[in-house]
Amino acid sequence: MFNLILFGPPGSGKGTQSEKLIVKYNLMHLSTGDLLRSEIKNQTALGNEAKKLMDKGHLVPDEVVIGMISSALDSNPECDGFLFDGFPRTSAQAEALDKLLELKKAPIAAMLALEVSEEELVKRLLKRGETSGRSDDTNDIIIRERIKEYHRKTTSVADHYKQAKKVVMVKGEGSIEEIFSTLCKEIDSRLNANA
Ligand code: B4P
Repeated sequence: MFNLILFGPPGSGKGTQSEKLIVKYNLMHLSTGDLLRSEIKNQTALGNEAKKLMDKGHLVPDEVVIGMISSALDSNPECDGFLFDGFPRTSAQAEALDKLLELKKAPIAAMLALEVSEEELVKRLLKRGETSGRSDDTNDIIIRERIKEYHRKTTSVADHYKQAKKVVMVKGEGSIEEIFSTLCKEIDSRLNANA
């Protein structure tokens, strides 16, 4: 099993690149953002609570997202590997993920971290907000709050994996194809090393 984390601030291209990577490498896509939006769409109690936080640009509590990831891992025992998108977003989530993967004897092979400037992030998310219907993408203040939340709580996740020498920094500006090709080169070199 080959497990990867796609990491980066909101709007850095995690969702965009994930769609392409899962096809090329036959990975199961686990996006906590998508899982939460599905709960919101279905108007579950969890979704209604999550929406209040997401609309303010805040993170959803760790136990909620860890629970969602744990059941997704259990429901897909036969897959070749997982691509974690938007998870882990706090140190507690990273520690929980390491423990869950330890049980499967399939640790994270690499964390691919997309780097994008704040102005580019805001520009991309406001543009997506014009058509996505996502309430967290329509307001400049909320978008900047999401980026602040990233610096407050999420950047430390990269330090967690840096200690294990698993972080690969990738320039997240340029065309979607260029960035995809750089990500593939990094993944291929790790797959070859594992072979
Ligand atoms: P997510 O769904 O993870 O979404 P995101 O960070 O907004 O976006 P992503 O990075 O995937 O978007 P992309 O760049 O692909 O999170 C939403 C919310 O859910 C969070 O704020 C939080 O409240 C909650 N949440 C999720 N996971 C959580 C967790 N683990 N713990 C707690 N809370 C959690 O796309 C952005 C736009 O850029 C797109 O329109 C795309 O077309 C464009 N784009 C992409 N690449 C581009 C490029 N190279 N050039 C130009 N434009 C590009």
